[in-house]
Amino acid sequence: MNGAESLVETLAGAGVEVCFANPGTSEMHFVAALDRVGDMRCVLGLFEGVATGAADGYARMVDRPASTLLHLGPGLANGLANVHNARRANTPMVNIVGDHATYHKQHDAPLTSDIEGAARPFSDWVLTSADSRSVARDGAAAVVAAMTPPGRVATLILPADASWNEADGPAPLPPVDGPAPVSPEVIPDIARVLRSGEPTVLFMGGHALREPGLMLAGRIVAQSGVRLLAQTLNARVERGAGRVAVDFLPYPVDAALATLAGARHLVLVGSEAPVAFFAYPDKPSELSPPRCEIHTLAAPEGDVVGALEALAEELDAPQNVPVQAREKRPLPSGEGITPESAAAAVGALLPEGAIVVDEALTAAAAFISETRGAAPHDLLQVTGGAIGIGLPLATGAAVASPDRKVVCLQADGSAMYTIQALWTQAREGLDVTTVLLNNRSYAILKHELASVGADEPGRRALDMMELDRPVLDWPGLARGMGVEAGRARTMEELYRQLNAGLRSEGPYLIDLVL
Ligand SMILES: Cc1ncc(C[n+]2csc(CCOP(=O)(O)OP(=O)(O)O)c2C)c(N)n1
Repeated sequence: MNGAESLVETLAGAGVEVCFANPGTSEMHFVAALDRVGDMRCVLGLFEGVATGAADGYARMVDRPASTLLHLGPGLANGLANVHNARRANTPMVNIVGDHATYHKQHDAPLTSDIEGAARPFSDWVLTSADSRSVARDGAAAVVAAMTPPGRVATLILPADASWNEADGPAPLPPVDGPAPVSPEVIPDIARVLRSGEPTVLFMGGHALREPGLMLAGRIVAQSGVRLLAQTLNARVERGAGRVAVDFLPYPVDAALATLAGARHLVLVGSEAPVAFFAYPDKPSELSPPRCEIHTLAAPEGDVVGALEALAEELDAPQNVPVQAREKRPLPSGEGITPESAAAAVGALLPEGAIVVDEALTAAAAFISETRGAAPHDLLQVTGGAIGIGLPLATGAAVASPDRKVVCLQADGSAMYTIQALWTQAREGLDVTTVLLNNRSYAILKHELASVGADEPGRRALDMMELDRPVLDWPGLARGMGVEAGRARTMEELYRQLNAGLRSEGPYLIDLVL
């Protein structure tokens, strides 16, 4: 057995069942090993940002890491924006990055670069395997690092000779620590805050936004009357009819400040204290009011659900909580489509158990609002603000959950970063309906231009935000990659297209002309 074979067998034995790959020469032994040892599904992405974003989407659904396979520094660099999003989602992820053979590096061949230096700012754990006999142990350590709560990015760099030289065999997975229990004195302290009657917000993130955490939070709210609020952007939220409803802190600074105005206490539950995405002239960076005290019930890496459970018990919270009702509103009809009418249509037709990927940007608020009382679903968001993750995230989520419909709410500008994900969806036969929000612009940047106080934009500035010269042929792009597609310019066409997409068992793209 060579080093690469020992690594594949170690990863597969540690529960890493899928590798999202874009390989090159230095990774050929790893690729060859996939056929010889272990049982690992390998999914090809035609750009590294597809592989890394898909690994994120996969792990968000199964709570175990996928691996990526990337080609030296440039391959890693192409994938890093979505590694960044994964890290901000606290996604467990194992990146395997091939490198030149150890003795070849001194020659500074064209693909040579400082891979550790490139990986470090985007990884929680980085290691270069010294030789073939350490690769299996390093691979197991990478999985442990990735699985360490709340979920981390591990990057293992694999020199080509560490792949092809003789190894001793696979390594077992060392024990992985679970989330640290919350210290017992925190619970009565927070209970006192909740009983004080002062305006208090339970600010939720991470695993608090899955059904068990939300049910507990709902009980706490029922008992204490505090407000429930989620972070603006979240890895995965279980929501819809039958679940405890939670609002999201809005993205625009003024709206976020207004939402938190008057709060005296903010209790962090698997979240970080909220800050503005960007600084704006004359606006604060911290979003909670100056007199608001911030308390931590559980940090993201802590036992968030255990802490909620202990708090519910301490407060003697009722067992029954009000949950979101199924909302059935009249279906909008008419000529033009707006984000609101499109969102209402998606909300009405969303199948039970769908996974909704939200890279809708300026249309996101409408979709969040119109799917609040939709059939129960999971929502996956762009956690790190690096656009170009929607289509890859949907791809990975569909690989992880073959029995569930994935609906990708995808802004057009962001789609073009990683449009190749459609080809992977076609190749793997993935059940993803992409609702492509075709507004032919970087609309959000026009708002940002005003928010930062930039002077009246001229033609050259506005040209940086228009995507209509030439217009993109979305059905053509999709069909060119093997994905069925149709166009909707009216609500009637949108219903027809949504029905076609949702009925199909493979990938489908709807060019929704706004
Ligand atoms: C990797 C990365 N590059 C650039 C940006 C800056 N950026 C933020 S939003 C945006 C345009 C988004 O346009 P689109 O996806 O069409 O959504 P819309 O604003 O039209 O709703 C850009 C370029 C970013 N956030 N991330």
